[in-house]
Amino acid sequence: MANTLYDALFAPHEKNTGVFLHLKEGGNIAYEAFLRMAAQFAHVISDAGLTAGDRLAVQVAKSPEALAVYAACVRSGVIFLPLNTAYTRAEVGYFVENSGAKLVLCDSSSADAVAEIAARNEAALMTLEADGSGSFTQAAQSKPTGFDTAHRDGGDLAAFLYTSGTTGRSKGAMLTHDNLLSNARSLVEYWRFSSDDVLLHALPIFHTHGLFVAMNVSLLSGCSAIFLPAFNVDDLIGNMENATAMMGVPTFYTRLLDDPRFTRELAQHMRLFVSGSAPLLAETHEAFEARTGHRILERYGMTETNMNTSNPYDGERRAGTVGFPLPGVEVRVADPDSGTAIASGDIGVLEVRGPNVFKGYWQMLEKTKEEFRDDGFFITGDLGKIDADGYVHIVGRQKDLIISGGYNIYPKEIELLLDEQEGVLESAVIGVPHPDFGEGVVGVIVPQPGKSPDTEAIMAAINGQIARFKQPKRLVTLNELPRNTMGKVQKNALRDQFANLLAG
Ligand code: MCA
Ligand code: AMP
Repeated sequence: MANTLYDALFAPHEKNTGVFLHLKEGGNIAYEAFLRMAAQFAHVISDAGLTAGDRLAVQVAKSPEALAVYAACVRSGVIFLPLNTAYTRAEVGYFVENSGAKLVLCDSSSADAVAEIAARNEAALMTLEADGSGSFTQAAQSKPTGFDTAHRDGGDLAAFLYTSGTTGRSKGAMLTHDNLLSNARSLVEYWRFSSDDVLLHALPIFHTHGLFVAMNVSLLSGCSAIFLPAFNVDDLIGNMENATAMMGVPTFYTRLLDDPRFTRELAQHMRLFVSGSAPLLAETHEAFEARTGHRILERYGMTETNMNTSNPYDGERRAGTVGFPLPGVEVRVADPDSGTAIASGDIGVLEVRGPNVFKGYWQMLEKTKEEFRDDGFFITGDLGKIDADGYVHIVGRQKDLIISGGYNIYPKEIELLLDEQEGVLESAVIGVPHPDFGEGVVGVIVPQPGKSPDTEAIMAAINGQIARFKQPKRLVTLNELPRNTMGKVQKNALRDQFANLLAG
């Protein structure tokens, strides 16, 4: 039966004996073996009672097996919902409940906590450990290595990726088979991926960048990936000589540049370095070229839209820009309030339309409507301009968002938590320059009259509630927050005041 994504990305490899994943510990997994494993997983998923359109939530370490769960979901028509391993029990509880997931996969260290969440939501629970063992793979061992692929059209849903919002509540972005496939096709062509490539893969596979950009491109082009369980400079340096391409967030590049072992010679037979998820400083771009002779190719995307723009493969990769709209993707700059298009070169909100743009937020019709214009353009919340040569520049954000090491953090979510703490009247959370993560989180609290809140106790109290990477690196106390005449907190003034708080 036709299945848009499976037929394009996976089915062509069912008899491919070539290497798909090179493993850190040595050895590799061939495409055909990977697909046999995925077929067995698809049986376990369907035996658990899931059918096309149901959701499977996964919070597990990066492993070939974890990736095969994605393939298994696509094949069985089940919607794949990967979750950041840093999310706390409270966060996972929300995602499982909101999505109505019928099966949850986690590792045994969190199984007790997740079991309670699963039971509350009448979901099944199975384990999958970092080494690939667990009740899920155990159940798969006796299953057939073939599977009747579920019929899925291009408009059917393939994945939910949760993205936080300015209201503090996470929204499930619904991505269709066509969204993912159209983007993968554009990127393979734009970045010239072929089966000769070897992608150095150190990104997590629970977000768009590491999963859809990196892995869908690998699958569609039939290349192999050096599949590292996590980012670590030693592993990147140790494996670079065997790779031809790498994708990373800016922190990957600044950390590589901080290491004297990262030399021109080491990078000499790489053909492509891609950066995205957060702004790459022009100085990093220049330092990288000076060190290696390579110009990093910066591109721009979003969970809701996959990739929107990219610097060119052959033409000038312009530092400080995110290049041109990808083929088939329309990008315009609009007045943030009215949505009217703005003259070329002026700054406005970036809006995007194309086959890459998601179907909407799960069960949030109103929220979805608010983020689209009547003519179908999605309002990204990024502020930018398009220069005379057609390069898109991102100059800031209309949305109150912090991007730290490539992870999105919505201040509202943390402010709501801080406001609940003993002795806190109100709070503001801001992003300030951080030498490693680009931006780092700072929390500013205002005490209730006569109270002196204990910042250490507050940090301890929020620890179990939100993922570590979202927690303020510093919490400071002010007598009052700066406000404009309308009473709105002036975060710019706070960002200026604390600009050096996390420096060096
Ligand atoms: C880890 N920590 C962080 C971050 N990562 N704090 C702030 N921001 C971060 N990004 C904290 C941990 O909580 C921990 O704190 C300490 O740092 C060490 O944790 P560890 O896991 O060892 O950190 P690491 O391995 O050095 O991780 C840094 C990293 C990682 C490699 C840059 O954050 C990463 O892989 N980032 C990539 C994110 C990504 O894939 N983004 C794509 C989203 P403590 O010691 O206090 O416990 S997709 C997207 O944005 C769109 C679609 C796009 O365009 O791509
Ligand atoms: P996410 O919601 O995690 O998908 O993050 C999407 C956001 O990351 C975008 O709206 C941008 O603000 C930001 N982003 C992604 N790529 C870039 C880039 N190359 N330069 C600047 N910001 C970027």
